Amino acid sequence: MSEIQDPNASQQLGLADASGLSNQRSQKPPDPVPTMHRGLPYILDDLGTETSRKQLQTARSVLKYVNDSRVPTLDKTTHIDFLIEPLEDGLSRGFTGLDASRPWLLYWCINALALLGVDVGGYNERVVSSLKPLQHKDGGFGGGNGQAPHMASAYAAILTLVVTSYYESRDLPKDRWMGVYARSFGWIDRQKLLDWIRKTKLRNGGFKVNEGGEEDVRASYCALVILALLGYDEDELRGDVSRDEKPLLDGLLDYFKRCQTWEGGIGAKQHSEAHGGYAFCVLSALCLLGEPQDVLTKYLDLDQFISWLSARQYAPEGGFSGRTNKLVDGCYSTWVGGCWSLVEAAANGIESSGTGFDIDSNVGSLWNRKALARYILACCQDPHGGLRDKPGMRPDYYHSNYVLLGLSAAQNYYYYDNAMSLPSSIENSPFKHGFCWKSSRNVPKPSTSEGIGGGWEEGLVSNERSRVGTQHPLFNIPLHAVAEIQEWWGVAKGAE
Ligand code: FPP
Ligand code: K
Ligand code: ZN
Repeated sequence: MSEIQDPNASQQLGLADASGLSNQRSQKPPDPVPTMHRGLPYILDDLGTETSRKQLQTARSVLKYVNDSRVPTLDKTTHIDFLIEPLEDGLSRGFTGLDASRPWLLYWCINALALLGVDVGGYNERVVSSLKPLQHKDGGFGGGNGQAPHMASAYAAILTLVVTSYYESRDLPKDRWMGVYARSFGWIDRQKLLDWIRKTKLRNGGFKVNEGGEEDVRASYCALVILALLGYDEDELRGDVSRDEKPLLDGLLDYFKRCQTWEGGIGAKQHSEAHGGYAFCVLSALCLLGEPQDVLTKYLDLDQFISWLSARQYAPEGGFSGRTNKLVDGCYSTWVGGCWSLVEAAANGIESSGTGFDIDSNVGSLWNRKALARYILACCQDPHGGLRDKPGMRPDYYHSNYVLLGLSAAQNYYYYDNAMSLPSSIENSPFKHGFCWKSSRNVPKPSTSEGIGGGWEEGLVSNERSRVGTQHPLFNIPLHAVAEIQEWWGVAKGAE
């Protein structure tokens, strides 16, 4: 009986996830499992194919995890152990096949650790020395030492640097803050990188992943992220006519428009199958070039897109699939969940109140955050640490990052706020719209709790023990790291 803690006492300890409120909550019986997670769908596909059999198998095997009123909280400690191991102890021989993905491994592990609340600043110096040999003599970054440059390697390399330098420089006085950024970014040959990106530009407006490599919207998205985070300005993107250069972003918006398919989703390029991974790339890329409510309605049939996106969330699983007639997978928590963040922002328009979601003036929740959180917490946590695609699959670093990022999308409402006054380094950026995003814990609630289950506030989405960090909805790195790197380019260019 004397076990009940004084809520104030635990708050004094400063333990965010052991606040008195959650102790009081744990005294109550757990919420009942919402109807949608309790059984198989009423209508099953009676055409027996490999596809329909796999879907039924998956729904059955996932059901025992989601049909449980005691959904586990996020086991941060074991996930942190899983993610720190490769950084501290290195990778085993089994990973040699990933030698062309070195920047990816760094980004996945380090960003996932940041999501779990770890201060990753201590890795910055080692990140810099690991990435330096990947810079190609003619510009760009390869995936491994001595390898040809690739857009995805360059993208992951820049993201990692932005994350670790942000953490290392946080709370430092201005001169030491500058020192960290100068050391972290000064060695990058920005001119050669730009020259290299120019070589990947296609006549149809898009980009390919490298010279002679494949064309897909991933290449275009990665190129824009690199250009935005490395502070390139209008003049640099316009190009030098005397060198026969054309404006780098010409034709890109219409190129994206042609990637929307008959299903309403978005494919890797024109005439390709709609897929969540590519949909995220296009929506984010569009939002780097304009205000969400503008670009997402001008260059997409947003109603058709919402219809396709809605069909990605499954019951009883609660998670997302990447495409029609395929299975749920934890990583689509980011690729599809991330699309929802941007679609909701577009549907709600500019929020200038500075407080985020406004229940009176905005459209309600467009997707089921609580069901996604249930899928993630019940199905995607490996008991020995790390996050995974689905039960029965091994955890890995890619899924760890993108499952946690998806949890962040469920826990936060992201909105576009053009009322804030922007520093000149952002005001003059061709990607300034990408820097106007804010987050709020005040997430849209379902308009009816029927079938979704009550206990919204106390349940899966807002449980403090399971809360992860806030991320930038376009860049997929900690929200505040994005403003800091932009501030650095203001300082660096001002000093030129
Ligand atoms: C299908 O694999 C997966 C793809 C065709 C690629 C998906 C694209 C991304 C995840 C986006 C990448 C984005 C960046 C920024 C690099 P599958 O057939 O194994 O999976 P499925 O059955 O779920 O479709
Ligand atoms: K998959
Ligand atoms: Zn996956």
